[in-house]
Order: sequence, then structure tokens, then C-alpha cells
Amino acid sequence: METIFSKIINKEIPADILYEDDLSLVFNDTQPQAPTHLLIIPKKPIPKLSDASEEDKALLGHLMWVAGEIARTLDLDETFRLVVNNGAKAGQSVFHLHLHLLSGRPLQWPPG
Ligand code: DGP
Repeated sequence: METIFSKIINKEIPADILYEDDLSLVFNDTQPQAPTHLLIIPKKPIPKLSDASEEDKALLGHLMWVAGEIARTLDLDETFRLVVNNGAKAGQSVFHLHLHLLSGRPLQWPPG
């Protein structure tokens, strides 16, 4: 199913893109919940993490690697949090798998 993130991947709508490779894209969230709030997405349209299949294992690992790499590049590597909202009741609003990378403020635990 086409989502707003598919349109960003296809460059049909703009986004502040910080990183792109064959498999993934990183861009700023338009509703930031922290001074740095990035979205790390696969180009493959997997609706949510629980829809990923065994063949997606390497892709999921790649997204984690990209998160660490972008954190290093932006000097965030000491303090950041990754969040995946899986399903509407967990706060997912865009049904294209994405990792939120939050940084730049103290991050409370447990999250709400
Ligand atoms: P979630 O609620 O976990 O599905 O997160 C979706 C995030 O996507 C939310 O933090 C806001 C962000 N978002 C929604 N529409 C757009 C958009 O058009 N551009 C960008 N850059 N972010 C968007």
C-alpha cells in the first residue's frame, strides 16, 4: 500500500534527507519529539516490523547499522534512542516500517 514514505522514497514529495543508499533512507521527522528526530526507513515497503519476513533479516540489520552510522556521523553516538512503533495502539501512524532516532535531550525511562 502506498504511504507518505513511499512518496518520499520516490521523491514525489520533499524531505530533509540526511542519508540514502540502495536499501534505506534517513530524513528528519516533521513532528520532532527531540532536538534531533530522524526516521530511518527501508525502501522496501514493509508495513510494520511484525510483517517482516525471514528474507528481510539482512535488511533489518542494515537499518540498525545505518542508525549507528548516522549517529556517529552526527556525533550522537553517546546518547540516542531508537524506537519502533508497531501497530496503531503502539502509536504507529505511518504504515511503512521506520526507526525513530531521538537525541539531543535527556531521554526518560520507561517511555510513555
Ligand atoms: P509513527 O507514529 O511511529 O508511525 O511515526 C510516523 C512519523 O512520521 C511521525 O513522527 C511524523 C512523521 N511524518 C509523518 N508524515 C511525514 C512527512 O510527510 N514527512 C516527514 N519527514 N515525516 C512525516
